[in-house]
Amino acid sequence: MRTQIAIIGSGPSGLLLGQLLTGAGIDNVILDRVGKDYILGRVRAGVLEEGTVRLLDEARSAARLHAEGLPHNGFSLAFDGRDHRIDLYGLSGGKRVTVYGQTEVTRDLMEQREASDALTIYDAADVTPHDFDGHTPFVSYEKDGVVHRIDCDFIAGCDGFHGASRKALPKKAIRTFEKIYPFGWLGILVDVAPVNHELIYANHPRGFALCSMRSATRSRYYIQCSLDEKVEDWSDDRFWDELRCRLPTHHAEALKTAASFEKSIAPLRSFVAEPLRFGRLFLVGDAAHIVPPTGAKGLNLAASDVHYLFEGLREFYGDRSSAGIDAYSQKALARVWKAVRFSWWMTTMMHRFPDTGDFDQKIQEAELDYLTHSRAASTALAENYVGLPF
Ligand code: FAS
Ligand code: PHB
Repeated sequence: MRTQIAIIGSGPSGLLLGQLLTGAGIDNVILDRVGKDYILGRVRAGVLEEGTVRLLDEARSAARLHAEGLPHNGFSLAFDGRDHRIDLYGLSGGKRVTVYGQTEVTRDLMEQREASDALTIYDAADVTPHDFDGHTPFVSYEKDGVVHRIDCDFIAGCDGFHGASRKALPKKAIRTFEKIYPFGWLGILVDVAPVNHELIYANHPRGFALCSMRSATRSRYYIQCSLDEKVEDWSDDRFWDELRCRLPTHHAEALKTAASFEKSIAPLRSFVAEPLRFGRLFLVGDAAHIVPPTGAKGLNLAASDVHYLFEGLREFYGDRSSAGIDAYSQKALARVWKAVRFSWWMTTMMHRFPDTGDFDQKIQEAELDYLTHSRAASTALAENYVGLPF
């Protein structure tokens, strides 16, 4: 088989890139090691920047997002028993975010891809990129006991943090930067009205908490937990009691509860690989970088990577110019590092670190006090949270 772009990974990165390429008449094949249902079963991001929404519009995959997504003009920081609203819309010059689950983004992209007849190969085992340092790259994979080969012009490694693309690179060709946080997030999904119409990020001596949502009838809650916690040790009642402890009283009292139908613990890390291009192979999204979810940047960074790569590939095939793909790594990394910084800053400000000393604790409290009393500081927070320009 031959295609122009072989895309490894059918998550948001691979699907969005595939849709944009198909719309531009650039042939592409997506391969994933698992099936569609498994991918749709993963619960992840919930907040989309305007740039991400625009790209989904361009990919003709945003109809349901516009019908069901929740536009949000602000969120609250809760600490010392009080709420402090950050007016994203007013502080960012009229920008907002949209609350719409990654699962639904993925579902919409999958449906549009199926309607476009573009090929996705699920349950593809041992997907491996080859000869990407030359001019005739190809991808091999195994399915139903047969090894297949897909010849292509370029390979997009959209296969996430644990994927095959980054692992296929020669060690000396890549430099990585990593910070592991000494805690995780225990998250639940529950079909009950959210405690507040906007998100609440809470800093509490017992730990961080986040009140989010998927719709007016489906809530998403997180509490910071230690890395040795086990999901099975957290009954719903224990989770609700702990969440109430970490929220200001009026929210704790208003909290509606029900039986959760998803409960999981996600570790937190910051990770960046440099560069993002190796001959005919490009790293995209979580294959290239990971951020702690505190700043709601992971999915949105994947989208800006896709934007830069798609524009470069469209220019390559349209104008026979490689300027765009040559600039991909530098352009994508410039935006990635600013989002990595913001996600690290917000995580450091909102969580309790096991080794926090008295001095560090006072610094965290001063940071929150400054942030909620300075227009300049809250403007900086707002412009990063709504998303820096592509
Ligand atoms: P993905 O990991 O989504 O997709 C990669 C795809 O590649 C998968 O379908 C996988 O099956 C496939 N793959 C992997 N290895 C392969 C191989 N060898 N061969 C073939 N296919 C392979 N972001 C936020 O903004 N907010 C959040 O709250 C948030 N929560 C998260 C919670 C968790 C537990 C995780 C892991 C991430 C979270 N993220 C969050 C970040 C997340 O949303 C990612 O940024 C987003 O999924 C990135 O999309 P992709 O780059 O497509 O990677
Ligand atoms: C979510 O709804 O899953 C979510 C929202 C905002 C974040 C992280 C996660 O910062």
